[in-house]
Amino acid sequence: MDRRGAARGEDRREVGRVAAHGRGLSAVVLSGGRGSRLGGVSKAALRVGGVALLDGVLDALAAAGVRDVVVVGDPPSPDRATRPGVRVTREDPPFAGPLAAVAAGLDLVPDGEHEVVLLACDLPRSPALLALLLEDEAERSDPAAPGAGRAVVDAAGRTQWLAGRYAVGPLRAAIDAVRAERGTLEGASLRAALARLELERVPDRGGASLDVDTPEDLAAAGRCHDPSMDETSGTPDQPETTRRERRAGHAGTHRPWWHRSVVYQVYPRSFADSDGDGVGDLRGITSRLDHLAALGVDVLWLSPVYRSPQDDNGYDISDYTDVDPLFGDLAAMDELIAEAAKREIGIVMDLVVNHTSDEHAWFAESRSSRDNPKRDWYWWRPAREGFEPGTPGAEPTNWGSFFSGSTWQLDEATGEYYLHLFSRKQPDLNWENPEVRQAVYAMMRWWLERGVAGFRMDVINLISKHVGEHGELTDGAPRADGWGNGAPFYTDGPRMHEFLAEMHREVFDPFPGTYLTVGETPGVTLEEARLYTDPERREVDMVFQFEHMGLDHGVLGKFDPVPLHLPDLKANLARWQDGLATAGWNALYWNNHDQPRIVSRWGDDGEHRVASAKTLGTILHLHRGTPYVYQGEELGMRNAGFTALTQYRDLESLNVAGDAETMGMSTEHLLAGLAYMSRDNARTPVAWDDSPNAGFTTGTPWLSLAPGWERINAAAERANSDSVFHHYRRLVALRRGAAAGQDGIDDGVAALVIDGAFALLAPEHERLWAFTRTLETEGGPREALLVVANLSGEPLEVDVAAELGDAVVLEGASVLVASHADAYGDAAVPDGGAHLALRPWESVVYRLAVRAA
Ligand code: TEU
Repeated sequence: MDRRGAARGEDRREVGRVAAHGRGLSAVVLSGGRGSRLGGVSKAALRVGGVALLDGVLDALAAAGVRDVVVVGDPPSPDRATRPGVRVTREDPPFAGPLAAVAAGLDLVPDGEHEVVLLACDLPRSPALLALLLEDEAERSDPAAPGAGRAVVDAAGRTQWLAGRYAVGPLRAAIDAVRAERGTLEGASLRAALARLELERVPDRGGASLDVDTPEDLAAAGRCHDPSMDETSGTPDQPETTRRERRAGHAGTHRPWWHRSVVYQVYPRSFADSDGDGVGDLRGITSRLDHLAALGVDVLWLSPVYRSPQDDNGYDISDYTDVDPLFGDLAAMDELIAEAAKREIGIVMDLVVNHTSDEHAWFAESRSSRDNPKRDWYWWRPAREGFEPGTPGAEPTNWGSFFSGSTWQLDEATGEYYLHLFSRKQPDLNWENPEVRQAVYAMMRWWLERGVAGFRMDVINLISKHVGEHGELTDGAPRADGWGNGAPFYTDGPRMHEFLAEMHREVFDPFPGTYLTVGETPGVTLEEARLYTDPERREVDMVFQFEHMGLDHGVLGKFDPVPLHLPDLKANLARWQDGLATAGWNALYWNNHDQPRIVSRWGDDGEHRVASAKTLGTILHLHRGTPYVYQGEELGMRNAGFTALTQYRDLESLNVAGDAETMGMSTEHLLAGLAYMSRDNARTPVAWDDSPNAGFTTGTPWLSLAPGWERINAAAERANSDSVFHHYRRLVALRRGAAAGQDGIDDGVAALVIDGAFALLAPEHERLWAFTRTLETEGGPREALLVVANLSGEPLEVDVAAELGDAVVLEGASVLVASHADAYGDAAVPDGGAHLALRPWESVVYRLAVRAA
């Protein structure tokens, strides 16, 4: 634990010891704060070991290996205190009373074989709770009693601090029983009743100690207890129905933490360079964390920084437990994790385990001989029957790679081919082999131990291949470049669910609700995605689907783009909204390091850059799911604008150039396709300011900056309150509710954004994108958000009744989010709300009531 102030050791009381021996230990911390219904605990008194309560307690719990902490009560600073590897959930129960608070906290603790450390402060009003939680009278009344060490009671007999360790099940049962019998039981009879319940405190087993200031110090600091709250003393806990409602409603007690999150993706090579070599690095990211904090995101997905020959910019890993010198070292990684944690940001690692680098030690062994014990860790196959190895057509199957050419590479030394769905420096791991799977799980656990917050799993739905009884793989139908399409034989293969469930069991089960997992799943169907993400199945939390990203691909594929037909895009997202409404969860994205910039792709990166970037952001973030923001998207960054092949660095782009002729693409056609779709569009360095090289590097950037960086950069965006950045900041805040502290955003808004039922309006309209998010409230009108957006450069008149239907009542609506600053305010709904006039690329989110259907 944090030992600041330890020099004054005797001045403190130890209230408990905590150590997560093995797994399955959670903590419930009863906190307090401004207006807390738990007793208005003063900030000053919330101290453990000389530091503020949440910092001190959370540090101690993290150090002791507790992975799951529930804080009940209104913390002094909302939503603070993320610890690496520790999932902190918050609950602010709308009912009074420590018993209810403990019960609410326990509700957030996962079921099952589990113990819980309970820490509480200020329990003057609940002798029942005290009797329940403390072993004997001596503990309660005499803070100096030898061996007690678990409660600090002040002169007025109030318990200022208490700590104990319990098995969850019996504690829950005991609390429910006490609550049921409350008022009828007192003192000795209560204790006798509790004794019948056989509540046992689990013995402490050493570990980090939790200590507090002495009662005298507490008195000086203002105590845990705020007497002004005494009037509410004895307020009975609100009835059970309140809790049930809450569970069913937005703040349901079993809500995963990432339902409220927005994830920010960092592509390290292009984010910020700290050492002047022209390539971004870990210390560069750390130096720019305040930008993420200002945006308000709480998760950073870090594209690969592992040791790698960089054939595919790090998606070819040669050592999973080291950092590539290009990006720094493990110390820099630890620093990033720690600095991010200070800003309440968790780091999600990119997990690339469909393949390794061909320079990974595993592959070196595997290729060394046909009888090497690791031979079977990869996919080795002989030449096709009747063919000489190395001759055209001898490849074991006709599959074409994602990055051009065959998926098979002949290894001369042993005369066999190995499979690589991506580049030939990315051999596919053989997940059929249980040793491979265990090695991957061990590596994952190693990173969790280091304090990361989860994993984004690269092409995870390609790890199970359709393989016949005797190892046969099947040829695919021909594609434009002449190779076969193997996708049906390696996408969502037969053992996918088994593998993901096993991974969950082996890696995540001991820490329920702690980590975020998101699968990248090219070609995934909605039906499969529902299975992957149904929480009951315990596979992954969400997946990235690709259907919407393919809507502008032409007959020759992604580099032969066609114009987007807006109704298709609306329909696609709506289908995924509906499909994952009752089970599963959506990962929402427009951008990542593989996709062109959204403002250039489906917006207008010229005259209407700002409005269209804001509007596209609004649409995405108002869908149900966890939104992902890719670096620079929040600045409205544009495509690279490259006009010559020599400007590109991405192997996919460079390789496709070699195929263009076979596919019958002229040079102009190819360059136009690349300019629109190349992955390098997303990979140009982030523009930080208008200094040389946009403040990205003092050296020569590895890839040219996107044009316009002198204007379109973080410094300019942050200085302008009407910028894309500040718009994204508001979008991120929506899910935080009142805690975000932004005008007009409250918990009702968060509830609607997180959970509101989605309904697409005017599906066939080619320029209007409109939808509602609705929550039922008992007895009253339904609360709703209405999103209306003009996806074109021309003004758009909307006849509300005709286009949106008569369930939408705009009268009395307020503007929650707007692309144009002047749309905020009272005069927002002119004309009684019968018509809306949207300017080019304008969007508005209204908060309103809708009539029951
Ligand atoms: O991408 C896999 C993937 O399917 C694509 O987004 C891919 O970039 C595209 O289909 C190529 O046309 C993941 C990573 O995100 C990507 O950067 C890697 O190159 C790839 O896996 C291999 O690891």
